[in-house]
Amino acid sequence: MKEALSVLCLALLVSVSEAAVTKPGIGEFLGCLRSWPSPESPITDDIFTADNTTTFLSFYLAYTKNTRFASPNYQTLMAIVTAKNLSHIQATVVCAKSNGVQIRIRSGGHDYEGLSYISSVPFVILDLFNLRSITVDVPSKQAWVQAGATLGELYTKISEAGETVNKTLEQGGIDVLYKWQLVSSKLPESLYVKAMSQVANGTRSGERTIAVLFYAQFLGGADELVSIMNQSLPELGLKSQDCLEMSWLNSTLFWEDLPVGTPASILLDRPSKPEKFFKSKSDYVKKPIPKEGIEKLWNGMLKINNNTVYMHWNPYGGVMDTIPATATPFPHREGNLFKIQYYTAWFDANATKGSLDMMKELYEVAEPYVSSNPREAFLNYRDIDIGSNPSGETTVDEAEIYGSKYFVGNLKRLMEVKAKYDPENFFKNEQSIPPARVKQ
Ligand SMILES: Cc1cc2nc3c(=O)[nH]c(=O)nc-3n(C[C@H](O)[C@H](O)[C@H](O)COP(=O)(O)OP(=O)(O)OC[C@H]3O[C@@H](n4cnc5c(N)ncnc54)[C@H](O)[C@@H]3O)c2cc1C
Ligand SMILES: *[C@@H]1O[C@H](CO)[C@@H](O)[C@H](O)[C@H]1NC(C)=O
Ligand SMILES: *[C@@H]1O[C@H](CO)[C@@H](O)[C@H](O)[C@H]1NC(C)=O
Ligand SMILES: *[C@@H]1O[C@H](CO)[C@@H](O)[C@H](O)[C@H]1NC(C)=O
Ligand SMILES: *[C@@H]1O[C@H](CO)[C@@H](O)[C@H](O)[C@H]1NC(C)=O
Ligand SMILES: *[C@@H]1O[C@H](CO)[C@@H](O)[C@H](O)[C@H]1NC(C)=O
Ligand SMILES: *[C@@H]1O[C@H](CO)[C@@H](O)[C@H](O)[C@H]1NC(C)=O
Ligand SMILES: *[C@@H]1O[C@H](CO)[C@@H](O)[C@H](O)[C@H]1NC(C)=O
Ligand SMILES: CC(=O)N[C@H]1CO[C@H](CO)[C@@H](O)[C@@H]1O
Repeated sequence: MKEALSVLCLALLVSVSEAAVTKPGIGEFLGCLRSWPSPESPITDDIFTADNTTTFLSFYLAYTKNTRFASPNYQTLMAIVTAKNLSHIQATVVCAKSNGVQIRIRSGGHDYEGLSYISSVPFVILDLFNLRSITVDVPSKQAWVQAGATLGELYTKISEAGETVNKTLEQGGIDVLYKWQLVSSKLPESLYVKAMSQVANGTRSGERTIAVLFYAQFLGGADELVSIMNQSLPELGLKSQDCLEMSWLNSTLFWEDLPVGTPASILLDRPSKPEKFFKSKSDYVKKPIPKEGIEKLWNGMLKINNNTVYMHWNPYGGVMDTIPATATPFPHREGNLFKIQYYTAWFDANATKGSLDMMKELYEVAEPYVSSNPREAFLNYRDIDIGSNPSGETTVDEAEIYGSKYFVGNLKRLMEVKAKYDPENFFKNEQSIPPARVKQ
């Protein structure tokens, strides 16, 4: 499955890997692949060797979401296999393993740091975009979704759902944002109110300021929403004229910032190339950030010159509080008020280093106000800065640094599962989970 964003550091990877790496066994690897029995459809139609042709590049870029990683590393990338059948996957795994080739699996390619299509050791991309069936079983409330399906395709399939309201409101006020922290995780489960601080143009030319937008999605009618908000966050002054009632499917277009009236069939479009350079980081907040902290964060955002910059605050609480932290690998449950996503995007490759550095500064500004020991992070907003291994190896010590941030107390069990099913650590990336038995 995938959504809409992703990321990594191209210049760095190229310079590190250029001299040392040669592609071992490419002939053997391709030979092994081509001779693999694939009765349903020929695997040869799925193999695109990394030859810098227009055809190859279009496949590479189709599921590359971040312009930071838009140039393939021809020193290490051998091929893309666009599997159409399970036998193609088996062939790619077996032939890669037997020829010492690393594998990177790409489903949507939204990985923020590009780990599904980048490596500094010889590798092949196993691309799953052709495997995209979706089966929805409404009575059992279950859906089976193949990895190559897009969220838009999934939303379209499950669109038999209720009415929705959306609300956007610009407010300058720090007071409203402060108050939001106290109430947003305690609203009814049918209501989600997200706060977004964004760098915006001021009233005078060249002036930059922070605007706070509140987005709400409510499973119910506008009048009921207005009454709930009037009780919980009257500072917003929400009126029913601010709200739009629409189907749940149409509300997914709203979250993509598409104008009202955009036909929902756009959800079935597939991507073709990356659109911008971007970088994200995340934090979890367990006690309200004081007003002076909010001001420091805003000033940190204003320092990121000339970029799109925003900070999303996603409320927790609700059903998140009712699932035990140990029930699934995802550990961030009860006790979190909200999750922060810091985001910046730019269009000029020359701005990459400066933008990455400024994001690190902003992250330092936030440190006193967010979770600590570990400073928790959201895996989906993958951030290579919080700890990483080289492409070709996974050490337990390093993995415990990033792993404890992403998985908190569940890391140890995940390492045991990894040891059981991939004891040789064949499937790896810079932030993968090591097999527990690697521990010395
Ligand atoms: C524009 C945009 C918007 C986003 N919005 C949100 C959001 O609203 N909420 C949110 O939570 N996240 C969001 N994300 C983050 C997104 O959820 C994660 O990046 C997620 O990992 C994307 O899945 P993917 O299949 O596209 O990623 P990929 O890049 O294909 O894969 C991610 C990782 O999983 C591995 N992998 C992929 N497929 C398989 C497989 N079949 N088997 C084993 N390993 C596999 C890859 O090798 C890689 O390490 C957004 C990302 C983007 C780019
Ligand atoms: C790929 O092809 C382009 C255009 O033909 C060329 O400019 C570029 O140098 C090539 N890159 C590599 C790594 O060979
Ligand atoms: C194999 O792939 C082809 C082409 O996508 C598809 O028509 C067929 O159903 C697939 N078979 C299996 C068993 O998945
Ligand atoms: C802000 O102003 C700059 C010029 O100073 C302009 O290029 C940009 O489009 C403006 N942004 C918005 C969101 O209006
Ligand atoms: C909000 O509540 C107050 C008092 O509880 C009431 O006077 C006011 O009319 C309400 N406003 C809306 C928009 O419902
Ligand atoms: C959904 O959006 C389409 C396109 O704007 C519109 O025609 C339709 O009436 C909307 N449906 C609902 C229930 O909001
Ligand atoms: C800001 O970004 C735009 C678009 O990338 C670029 O054209 C412009 O030169 C940049 N300005 C500065 C001051 O960096
Ligand atoms: C980026 O920097 C290079 C080298 O300094 C320069 O040649 C190029 O014009 C710059 N690009 C932009 C868009 O500013
Ligand atoms: C997608 C959509 O319907 N967005 C609307 C949400 O509500 C605001 C304010 O009422 C509208 O301006 C948006 O167009």
